[in-house]
Amino acid sequence: MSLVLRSYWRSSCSWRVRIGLNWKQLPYDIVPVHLVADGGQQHSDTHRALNPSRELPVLLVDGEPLAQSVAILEYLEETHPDPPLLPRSPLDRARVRQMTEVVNSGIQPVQNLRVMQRLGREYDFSRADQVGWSRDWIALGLTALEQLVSNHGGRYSFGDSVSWADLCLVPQLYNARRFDVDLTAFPSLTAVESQLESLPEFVAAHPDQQPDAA
Ligand SMILES: N[C@@H](CCC(=O)N[C@@H](CS)C(=O)NCC(=O)O)C(=O)O
Repeated sequence: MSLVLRSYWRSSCSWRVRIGLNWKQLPYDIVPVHLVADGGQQHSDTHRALNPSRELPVLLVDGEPLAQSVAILEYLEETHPDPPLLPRSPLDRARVRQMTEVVNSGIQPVQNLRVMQRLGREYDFSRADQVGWSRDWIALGLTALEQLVSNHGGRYSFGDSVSWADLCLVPQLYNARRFDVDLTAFPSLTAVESQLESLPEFVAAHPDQQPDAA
């Protein structure tokens, strides 16, 4: 099976998938797509043909394009269940999905690049306004996640096994720092992050390790 990931070094959604692929020990090639250069290469005809949503990541599986990071993780879980990134029982799996969606559908969409660009272009948001916007939405979502991880976490976000919740957490905390979120309010999240950040699958997926890192 050939796997090619269209990725941007600082894209949090691409980062989730990089960790997932590493966790499953699946070799893949990276094709960098620059989200800012040339007006954003995600808007190019080539990329739009692969993902009409004009977003990253896109995983090409034997040439077949798949987008939406959680759909990709679901595909990887179904095709390569070991080592797992979801717990076994339905309730536990739903809990991990709940944590995943706090980031995936609660936080990331409102601080996405296109939202920032539109706030600047059409609503006169200064850079400081944009940072404030992102900071507040990220903090709101992390407040919910902190409670969930404090209730259900262990070594990692959910118990003592790495799960999708961790794949979403680490990139989101990196973004939180970029937007000056005060992370002292989230001790459970930063404690889990400190367990995760030295795992080789996470190290290799870090933005600084990517071929397009600036
Ligand atoms: N729900 C999608 C979100 C994808 C997404 O928003 N990706 C960002 C990078 S993390 C992107 O490509 N943004 C481009 C833009 O806003 O123009 C996923 O999880 O894959």
